Amino acid sequence: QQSRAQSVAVIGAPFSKGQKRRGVEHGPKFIRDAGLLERLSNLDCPVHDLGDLTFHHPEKDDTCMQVHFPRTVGRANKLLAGAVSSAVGAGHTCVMLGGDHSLAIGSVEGHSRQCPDLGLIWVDAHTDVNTPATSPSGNLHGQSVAFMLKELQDKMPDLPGFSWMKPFLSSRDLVYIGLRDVDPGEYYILKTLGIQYFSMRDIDRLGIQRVMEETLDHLLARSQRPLHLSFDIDAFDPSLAPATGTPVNGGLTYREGIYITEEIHNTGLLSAMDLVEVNPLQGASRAAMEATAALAVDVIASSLGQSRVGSHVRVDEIPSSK
Ligand code: 5AB
Ligand code: MN
Ligand code: MN
Ligand code: MN
Repeated sequence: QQSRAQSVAVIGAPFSKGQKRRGVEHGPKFIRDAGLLERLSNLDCPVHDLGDLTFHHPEKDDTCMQVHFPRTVGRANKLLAGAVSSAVGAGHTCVMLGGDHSLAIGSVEGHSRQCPDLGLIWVDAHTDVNTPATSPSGNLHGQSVAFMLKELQDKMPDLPGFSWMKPFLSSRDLVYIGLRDVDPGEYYILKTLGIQYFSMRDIDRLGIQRVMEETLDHLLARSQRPLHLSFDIDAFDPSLAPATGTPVNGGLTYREGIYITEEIHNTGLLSAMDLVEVNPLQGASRAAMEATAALAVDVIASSLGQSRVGSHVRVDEIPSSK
């Protein structure tokens, strides 16, 4: 097991215009307040908190081709892409705290500037691969992957706010885990592009161990390459992650979610990750909200090497009783 980067950089992205519910912009604060930095300081690598990005929202941002806030989302992602690219370029494993999942556009794009051969693991109840024309909601957090895929290039309109980027990912470089709410147009895209995916039903059938074996085999069998993990907290069952905007029953157990991240860590290839869609205002209670943020911290710590049998960096021997 090799270590790709010796250090971790944390970037907060308090942004919510990829969807319509209030509150997801508070995700970075709540994940930090749940003790993220303290937890990461227990791992044997330096952690740099780069703070939160400041997003400037244009005054007027009319819906365009049924897409809401295209300029706001496009501009925010341009800023985020630059920040992620710099962090990865400086040798850090980059952790992006959302914010809604439209931020993956900038996070993965920025990562791919440094690592054009990256593989993407998308852990989510949803595929987020609607094009503006297939989207039932017009929300960009349900369209992020469509902006990335080269195979969808001619299905994507030129939206204001997005002229800074072009598609950079092939459909064979992507694996989904945790799916259970896929729109008709998205299912068609999944099937026609032959994208590798593991739905909750597949996890029930195969077990999470086999799912991770096949996921990593799909992405790494031909060659070792940097990995990007985009983790939507709604992949978990709503009983574990209630404070999120689009919960769907029948999600990942705690142990399945942590196993996914342990296996990704164990490749030694994780180069950047997103933790998105924690929305403290969607929790029914303070406890619900804190449980969701604590879960997000566990997912990040485990992705970066926190192990269920403890970290073994500090103890060299059993102290003698004499
Ligand atoms: B999330 C839906 N497919 O496109 C759409 O939380 C939901 O980032 C998208 O996965 C959910 O609006 C976006 C109905
Ligand atoms: Mn998502
Ligand atoms: Mn989702
Ligand atoms: Mn390690």
